[in-house]
Amino acid sequence: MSELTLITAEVCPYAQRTRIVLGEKEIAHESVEIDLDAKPDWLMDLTPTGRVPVIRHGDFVLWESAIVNEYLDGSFGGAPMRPADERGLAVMRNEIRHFDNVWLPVVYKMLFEQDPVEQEALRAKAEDGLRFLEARLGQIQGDGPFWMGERFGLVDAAVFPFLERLPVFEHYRGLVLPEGCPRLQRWLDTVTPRASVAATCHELEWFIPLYATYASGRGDGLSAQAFRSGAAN
Ligand SMILES: N[C@@H](CCC(=O)N[C@@H](CS)C(=O)NCC(=O)O)C(=O)O
Repeated sequence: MSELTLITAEVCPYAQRTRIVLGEKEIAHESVEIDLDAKPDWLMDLTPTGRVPVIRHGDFVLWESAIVNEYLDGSFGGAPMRPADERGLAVMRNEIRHFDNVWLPVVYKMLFEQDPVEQEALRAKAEDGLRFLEARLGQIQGDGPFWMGERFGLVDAAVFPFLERLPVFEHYRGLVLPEGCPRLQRWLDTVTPRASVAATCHELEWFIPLYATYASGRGDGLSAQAFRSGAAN
C-alpha cells in the first residue's frame, strides 16, 4: 500500500490540480475516487471542508488544493514547481488566490444564473477577467511560455483545469477567450499537450452532461451552494 493517498473525484478541477502535480513530479500514490453526489461519511472525518482533494501522507492529512500542492512540491523530489525566492512565492500565491476568489466565482455564477440578462452581464465580466489575466501575464510571464516564466509551476497546475473547461462555458453561456489574448492562447497551446496535464484531460462531450445540473441552476452540494451565491469554493 502506497504511503501517499489522494482522495479525489474525476470531475473535480481542484483535485485535477493535484493530479497534475502528482503526474508532473511522478509521485507514487494511490487514488481513492469518491462520488461527490454521495460523499462517504469518512470524508468529514478527514477534512472539515467536506471537499476534495485531500491527501493522506502517512498519518498526515491535508486539504485545499493550493496548499496540498505546495506540500507535495516541497516534500517530494523532481523539478521544483514553486519559485525559489520570496517574491516569486508571494506572486505565485497571489495569482492562485486571485484566480480562485475573483475569476472563478464570476464564471460559476454565470453558469448557475438563469436570467439571460444577468447571464450576459456575468459573461462580459468573465471575459473582462480573461483580459485582466492576459495583462497579468504580460507583467509577470517574461518570455514565458508558462504562467511565471520558463518553468511549468504551481500556477499552471492551478489555472489549467478551469481554462480546460472554457469550451464548456462556451457551450452553456457563450464565454470564449476574447480576441487579443495571445499570451493566454500560447499558454493554453503549450500547457494542454504536456504529459502531466494531458493525462488529466477530457473531451467536451464528457463535460457537457456533468455540467448540465449547474447550467440549469440546480445542484445542492457544497460547491453548488457556494458558486450559486457567487462565493469562492
Ligand atoms: N478550495 C478548495 C475547493 C475544493 C472543492 O470545492 N472541491 C469540490 C469538488 S470540485 C468538492 O469537493 N465539493 C464538495 C461538495 O460539493 O459537496 C480547494 O482548492 O481544494
